[in-house]
Amino acid sequence: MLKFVGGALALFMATTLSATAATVDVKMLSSGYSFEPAIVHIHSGDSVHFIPADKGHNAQSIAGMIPDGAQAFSVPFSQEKTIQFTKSGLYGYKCLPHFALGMVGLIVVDNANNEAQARKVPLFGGAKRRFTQLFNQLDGNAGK
Ligand SMILES: [Cu+2]
Repeated sequence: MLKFVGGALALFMATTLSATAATVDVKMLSSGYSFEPAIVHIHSGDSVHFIPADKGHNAQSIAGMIPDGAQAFSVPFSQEKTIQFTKSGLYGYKCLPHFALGMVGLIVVDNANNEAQARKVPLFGGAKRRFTQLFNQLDGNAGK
């Protein structure tokens, strides 16, 4: 019985990964201090490939803005890194030195089930302005 379940699970995972796993590029840019694209929609098992198009930036998840039980992530300064996301939910992240200037981004894995919780994280200055824009865009309220 246990063997059957294990086999079925392995088959399921292999099928899911080979059929749909994708990698989306996100550039770290000095122009406008931004991540491009600032919002990424992927499915669990997919990856985000961070590209240091300009140097002097990093990317790190923000406490309280990732799904419960999800692992925090970090992309070192001026380095290329691919991060796989396996837990559904919304992930807010920042460039540490340019956080106050609004250098932030959102990764939505399958759905934004933790959006209400993420919106409660206190933010200031450019980070607050930019996240408000991104959340509104996510909710289809851009321009309101
Ligand atoms: Cu930066």
